[in-house]
Amino acid sequence: MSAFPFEISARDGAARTGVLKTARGDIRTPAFMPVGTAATVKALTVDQVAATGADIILGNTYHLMLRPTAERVKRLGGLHRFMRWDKPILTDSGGFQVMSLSKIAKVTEEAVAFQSHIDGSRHVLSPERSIEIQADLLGSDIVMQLDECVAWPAEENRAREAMLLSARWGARSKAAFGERPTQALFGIQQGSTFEHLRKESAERLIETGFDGYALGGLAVGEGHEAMCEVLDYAPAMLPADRPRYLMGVGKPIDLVEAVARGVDMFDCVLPTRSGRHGQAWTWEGPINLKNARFAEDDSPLDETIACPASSHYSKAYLHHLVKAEEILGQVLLSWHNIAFFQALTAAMRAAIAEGRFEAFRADFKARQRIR
Ligand code: PRF
Repeated sequence: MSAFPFEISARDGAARTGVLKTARGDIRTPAFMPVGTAATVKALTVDQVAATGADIILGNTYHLMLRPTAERVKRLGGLHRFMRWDKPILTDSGGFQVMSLSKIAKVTEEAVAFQSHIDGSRHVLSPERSIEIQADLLGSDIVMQLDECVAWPAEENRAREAMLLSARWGARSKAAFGERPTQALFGIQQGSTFEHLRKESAERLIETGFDGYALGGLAVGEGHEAMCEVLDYAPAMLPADRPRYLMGVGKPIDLVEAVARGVDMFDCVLPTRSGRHGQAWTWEGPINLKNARFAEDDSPLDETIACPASSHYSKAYLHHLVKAEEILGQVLLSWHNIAFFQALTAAMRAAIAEGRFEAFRADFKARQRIR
């Protein structure tokens, strides 16, 4: 029995909508988790993030263990109190960030050894240490197992090796986590773009038994079409009665296509990162506020979204802020983008509940245009 009941209230094709009930509150699915890597969703206060409708945010073991250190966060009352976010937090386990950020990483059966991208200091992250950091020191609500994600494209043997190591690390993570009444542990499926490896990964994870199951190793360069091909079979390999989380994804169109294939949860730096670079996401696709065509456009980004950044300020004003490199431009575009991603997941939840997800999906794809 999982600590967190997952109540699916409606299905439409493979898409589902429901609620994951945690000790710190309900997570409505499909859910988008804003990324709060270093104990902050960049440029936003927690009140702004909460006002967009986000039920949960993501934090990173890798960044927090290096700075300010997990022990210091623990002494300061845990991650929720430290950053003053009292709703659920999911933390990633660190392996993926080690691979993408640290200077030198060495993976052995025991652990991953790496040098900090901040000061070159040496660290070791084992499955057990990752659980300790996430569950005991940071006080995360949803803890991710340590895994190894291979780059794309990957040789089959290499992908198999990483998938098997991830499965063994999943079992060690489960043993270290034990049973906890107010926290959940998610396993991570690997296997690159190989169907039989995804299947073997899923079987091994299910054998261990987790509260939820993530799809790792996607959005690593394979592109939208290849990712969708994996999503045609991979989510269905994971238990239908537990949440499925597609890690590090993605663009709005990726979210819609993944939900159509049975995915429930997402996280991505895209809304905040692209916001800091002048990009705003809309129902018609992404726009760049730097573009001169917005210089005298007095309309808001989206007056239907109940977020001040979306509905109170003109594109002309945002254009000016971005051109003048004013901090407020980064704040408002990050805020709007997070609000847009929440509006998108809310629209998907409503469409699934009302049995019109296919029509929503077709209309969304027709409207999303890169201009
Ligand atoms: N594993 C972990 N975190 C991740 C990924 C993964 O494969 C990805 C892949 N897109 C993003 N974040 N632990």
